[in-house]
Order: sequence, then structure tokens, then C-alpha cells
Amino acid sequence: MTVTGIGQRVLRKEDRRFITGKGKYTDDINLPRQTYAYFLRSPHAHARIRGIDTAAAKAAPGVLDVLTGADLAADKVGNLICGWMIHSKDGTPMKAGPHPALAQDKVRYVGDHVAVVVAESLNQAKAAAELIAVDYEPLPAVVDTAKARTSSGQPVHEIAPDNTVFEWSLGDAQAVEQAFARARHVTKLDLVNNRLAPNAIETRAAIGDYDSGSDSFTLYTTSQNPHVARLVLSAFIGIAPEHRLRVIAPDVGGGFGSKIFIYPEETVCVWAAKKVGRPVKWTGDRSEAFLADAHGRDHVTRAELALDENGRFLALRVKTTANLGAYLSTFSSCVPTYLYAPLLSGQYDIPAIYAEVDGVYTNTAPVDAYRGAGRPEATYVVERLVETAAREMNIDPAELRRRNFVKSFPHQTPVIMMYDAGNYEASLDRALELIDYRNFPQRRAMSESKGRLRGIGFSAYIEACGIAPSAAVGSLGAGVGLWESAEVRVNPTGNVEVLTGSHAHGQGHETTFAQLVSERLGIPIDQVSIVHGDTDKVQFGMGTYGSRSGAVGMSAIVKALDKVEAKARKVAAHVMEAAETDIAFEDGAFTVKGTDKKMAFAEVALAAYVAHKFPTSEIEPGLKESAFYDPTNFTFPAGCHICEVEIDPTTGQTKIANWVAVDDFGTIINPMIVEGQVHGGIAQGVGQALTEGCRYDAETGQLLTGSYMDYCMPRAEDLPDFRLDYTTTPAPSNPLGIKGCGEAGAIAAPAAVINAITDALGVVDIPMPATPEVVWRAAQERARPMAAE
Ligand code: MCN
Repeated sequence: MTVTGIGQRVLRKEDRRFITGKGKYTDDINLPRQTYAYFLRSPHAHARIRGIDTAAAKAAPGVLDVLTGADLAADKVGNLICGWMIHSKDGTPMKAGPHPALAQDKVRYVGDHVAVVVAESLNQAKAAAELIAVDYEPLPAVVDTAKARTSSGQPVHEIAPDNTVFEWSLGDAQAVEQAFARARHVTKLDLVNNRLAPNAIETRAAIGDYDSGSDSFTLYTTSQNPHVARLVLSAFIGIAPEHRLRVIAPDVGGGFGSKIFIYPEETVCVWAAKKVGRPVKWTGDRSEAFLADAHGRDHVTRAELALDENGRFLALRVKTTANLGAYLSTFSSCVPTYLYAPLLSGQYDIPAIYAEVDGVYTNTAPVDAYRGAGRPEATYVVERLVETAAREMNIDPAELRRRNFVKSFPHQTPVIMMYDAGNYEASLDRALELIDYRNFPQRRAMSESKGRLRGIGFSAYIEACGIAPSAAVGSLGAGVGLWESAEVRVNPTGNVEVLTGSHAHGQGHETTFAQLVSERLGIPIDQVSIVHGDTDKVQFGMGTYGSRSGAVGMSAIVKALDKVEAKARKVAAHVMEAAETDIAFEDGAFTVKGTDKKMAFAEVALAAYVAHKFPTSEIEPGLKESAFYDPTNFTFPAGCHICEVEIDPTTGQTKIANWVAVDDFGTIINPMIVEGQVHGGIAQGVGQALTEGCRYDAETGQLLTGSYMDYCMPRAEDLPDFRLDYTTTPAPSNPLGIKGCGEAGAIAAPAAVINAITDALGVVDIPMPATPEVVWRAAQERARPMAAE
């Protein structure tokens, strides 16, 4: 009907306020009598706290209070939690060490929270923090993932004497062993998936407010899931009962996963607000973000792929050590386990898979979900292995993939997932065509004539998103269900408010969700507003991550719209004096079949509220419906990205010369928004591959990449014009057929880049980030034997 429905490139409604500076972020909110919090952070990676003297700080100008872990304990404030229980191979539960919001006996990483000063101004709080005297007994620190279990003698947590959180496995070890025994070829790789800092544009912030009149709290916070924050703060940390705690996540400037978690800062702001009797505001600066926002990735992996003489995959064996940092963050335990190993089948029919994952503590910032969360790590393992196997067996990498693709659906992998729909050959074929694969040798020769090295790399990724069927995740250890809710409120004048439990922090939900309503109810998009991010307004919700808002959040809206339409039909039938079965609803109007009787949607809405023309004993007045939607399966977006690089061996500079991405996101609601999501995701994946990486000093545990001087984000000039296209196999598990698009680029990209660089250099592996120095060194190594020949 309109140009605002599903499939249209509708401009983002929310951008007007964002690009004119009218967005309202947590730091834009200032409450009367507001005070400021400043956190004193640990300068040591690992130290016992012998004592904290706060007397001088408390006496400093403008200071209202100085609070420490002892005050938390005295007030019986609970510890932060990890909400996903993982069991080791031997059945023992993961070893979760205590995580107080302010350190109580030890500090465990540089940036750990030691004390908070609450003062009239931020500068006064900072000045007073200088006066806090902490008596530290430094302890040896361990930061290196691979060495976490071997060094120290001073474990990060007493409960895990060898720093091992869990030793988990998935798959059939015996079947894998047997398959390897009969393999004709085995490809082995040792891979490091580098640690990343999330870098949302808006740093984290929180304001705690306490109203003594109603004995209730309000928390304004940069959260991707305000209801989950409220649940954890009330049920586990015990700050306030759920019905007297309101959590508001207003406009949020990006999250990429890092704002899912419940951190010490917001916990302390809420608690301190009652203690000082005034609102307490904290806004993190960029240095604090580098130190204490949960990092992502950080895996060390040995991976082996067994193939037969025709290049058919027989089995995959993976052993990964995953660095979880100093504390188990909210969802950290599920990322390297259930969000990782079940994706190790990739797009391939692999008869046997066995994965072992050891989670380890180190004296580093906690590690948790970051865009892709587990799935980029799995894709990296599979796609690096497949590309390497193709080179070793002298089979074209596209051909090797094609031979092993899953071709019929549903397909049960040996690692939990049941792929329900896809067409992997179609995306490969289209990608080959777009990149002009046939003529790559000419382009390579052209580069060589200029003294440059050209390489091409594939990444045929798959992800499981639309997280997730509640019963499935419950059986795997999740502490919550992962359904979504929606409420559709039709006002008497016919405009519509949709309250959703999803949360947008850059994904454009105010537009795409409104497109759905506009299409279904036949009303203009500006008649629809999307409300999210306030626990007092929205019934409940599980928030946004795992590319779930389209597949799960919009499905809840569909369910509520179904109910709205059903009720509106009843009203229309009564008003137009017709049988309900004779009512048709199309293009925003209810008609009586075979007559010229017609009512616009707004007229029916008004009639529903006026309630003069139907028996209210049979039909309740009003037009407002809600729904909870629990998906029946994950969705499985998949696609093929091909990256072509040109390397200058004299400088090590890698230029991305070509990028083609052919993705399958099922039904696409807004192609322009989807393109933006893919572009952003690829940029982040390229950042991981080429420029980004957190480094800690191996001895002292100091973060060496604590600012943009040392942590290099990708810039526009590092990226090419992406060429995107789609294949479409609608997801059978949700009514719109949507698969998520929010993480795809970040999942696919690192393997494509590194496959291209290793192809160009003719080396087996190169570490990420493949900075100019790293590439230059590899190019020199490569040149040496050639020179000797
Ligand atoms: N969409 C669509 N058609 C589809 C699938 C999605 O039009 N077939 C639209 C959706 O309606 C939504 C957007 O694309 O407007 C992204 O949808 P989806 O893939 O469902 O992902 P979510 O909305 O659940 O967003 C989460 C995802 C994740 S997990 C990370 S991390 C991430 C990402 O989105 N963080 C982001 N994209 C981000 N984009 C911005 N700007 N900022 C972040 O922090």
C-alpha cells in the first residue's frame, strides 16, 4: 500500500533527533540536587587490600560520602552475578568467584573498583579520591590466556586454584577420533582470536535517584536491556524490590554488546543515592571505558580438520582456551561455550565435531559478549581451516566449500543446532560473480607488476541469532527465558503506540518496527510511535543483543497486531451490522464483502473506545493488546563475504581493494537499514583483523592500549566501497521470515581479511591485528627464501 511498509528504504525516523543534537542520552539528564560519583580504581592488576583510609577524602570540600566494599557488605548489597550456568565435563558447576561492586578483599585487574566518592561536583569528587589511602599488597598477576593456568601460585579467585572456571566440551570425542584415524588429509591451525574493546560512541553512564516519600528508586542507565538490569539489581543484588525500582535506558549511543551487562557503576549509583539522599550521577570517560567495559573475544585455539581424498570433511576437533578476565560478567560463560561451539559446523555437513573449551580467569577486565559473541570466533576457526585445507590440498577454495555445503534442510548438525533454511551455494555463486572471481589472476598479475601482492579470501559464515527459544536456552544453563513482549496501543484517534521489550541503540527500531505496523494496519508511518527503554512504561522485555529484535521483538508485535486486528474486526462487524466472517481488512480499511460499506481503521478505533455500537458484555471497550512471543528456533543468517587485498610489501600496508558480501537475512524489512548494519559490522570485523587489539603488559598487567593513541579503530579510508547483495530463504521459525542482520558483518569479516592476506603473502597464518608491522615482517620472511633461491 504505502511506501512505508515492509521492504521499503524508509529514512530512519529517529535520525532527525540524533543528527540535530536533540537525542536525550543519560548524560543529558540532570536531576535537581544531583551529585557526582567518581570511582577510585585499582592501579594494580592483582593486590590484596590491607586497608582503606577514607578520612581525609571524607573531609575534603564538597564531599558527601566516600564508600567502600566494607560499606556494601554492611548494607548487605549482593554481588554481581553471571546468569548462565556452565558445567564442566565432569559435571561440576563453573567456579564463579565473588564479584562485589566495590572490591572487598582484593583487586583483580587494573581499573577494578576500589571506592566511590560522591561530591557536589565531579572535580571535587576526583580531588577527594586522591586523598584516599589504600594499603595494597601487590600479588603476581596473570594476563596471558594461554598461560593463565600455569603461572602465579596466587589464583585470581580462591575458588579456582588453577584459574580454571570450567572445562567444558561439546560433541562426540570418540566419533571424531575414529574419523581422524581414517582421514587422508588433516589440516591443523593454531589460532589466536584477539581481545577487543567495544568502543560505543557514548560511554557508559548512570544516575541513581531515591525517593524517600515512596521508598522507590529510579536508575537512568546506558542499558541494552533495562528490564534485565532491574531484575538483576532487585532479585540478586538486592538493592530494591522490583516494583519499586524503575530503570530507564533513554537514547543509548551504541552498545555492541557491552551495555547488556550489569556493572558495578550503576549498582553503586543506585545504592549511594539512598545513602546520600540525593541523585548520584556517573559518566564514564573513555579511559574508564577501555579499562572496565567488558572486552570481547580473547581465545587461543588449536583446530584440526580431517578430510577424505576428495576433500570431503570427515571431522573437526577444536580445543580452545577462553579468557574470561578477572570476574564472570553477566553472560560471559555462555559466549565461549554455547554461542561458540554449536556454530563450529559452519555452513558444512561435518559428520563429527568435538570441541573442548576451558574458561580461565586472568587479571584483566572481564570478557563478555561483543558484536557476534562467540560466532565470529567460530567462523574464524572454521573458515581459516577450510581455506588452509583448500590450499594444502590444491583445491579451489570456492570448490572445496561447495563440495561440503549443507544442501538440504532441515539439517541437524552434530553440535546442537538444527539449520532450518538456507541456500549456501546461491550466496557463494552470486559472490563469485560480483567479485569477478574468474579474472582474479589478471588482477593479481597487475598488482605484481606494480610490486604489490594481491590476495583473495573467502568467509562463508553462519550464525545462530534471534536469541532464543526459552526452553532450549534453559536446558543449556540460561537463568532467563529469551522471549520478547509487545503491546500495541491504538488510541481513539487511530494512531498507535507500540511498547516493545527490545531496545534500540543504533539499529533503527523506531523505523523498522513502525514499518511493520504501517503495513499491517494501513496507516502512515508517522502515525506510529515506538516506545522502549523504560520499565515503568513497557510491560517487560529481554532487550537487544544476538540480532534478535527483528526475529523475536517484531514477532511479538505481529502477535499483538493479530489480536488488535481480530478485535477491530469484531467492532467493525457490529458497527456495520455484518457478520464477522464477512468483514475484510485491506489497505487500512474494514469493508463488508459484497457491499460498499467501509470504515477506515481510525473510525473503528474510535468506535472501539466510544463503545456505543456494540454490546460491552460481549466485547470489552478499547483497542489495546499485548503479546509475549517465544521463538521456536534460532534463525540462521548466512552468507558469503569475499575480500580482496593488495599489500605493499615494502611498508606492510594492506589495502582492501574489493569487498563483496552476499547475505541471507530472510525477509528484509528495510534494505537501507540492513545495509547500514552490514557496513558497520564489516567495519568492526576489519578493525579486528587489521587494527584493533587490547594489550596488557605481561608482567604488571597494565593495560597498554588504554586510549586511542594505542588502540586503533578502523577509519573510513581503511574501508572500500562494499558491494552487497542478498539471497533470501525466509526463516521458518517466525511469522515474518526475518533473520537477524546486526552481527553478520562482524562475524564474517575477520576470516575473509586474514584469508586474503595469507593468500597474498603465501603464508599459513598471520596474527590479528595484521598491522603494517606484522604484515611487513611476514613479507620480509617470505622474501628471504625467494632471495636465496
Ligand atoms: N532488519 C531488517 N530486516 C531483517 C533483519 C533486520 O530490516 N531481515 C532491521 C531490524 O528491524 C533492525 C535492524 O535491522 O532495525 C537490526 O535488526 P537485528 O538484526 O534483529 O538486530 P537487533 O536489532 O537485535 O540489534 C542487535 C545487533 C547486535 S547483537 C549488535 S552487537 C549491534 C547491532 O545490532 N550493535 C549495534 N547493530 C548495532 N548498530 C548500532 N548502530 N549500534 C550498535 O550498538
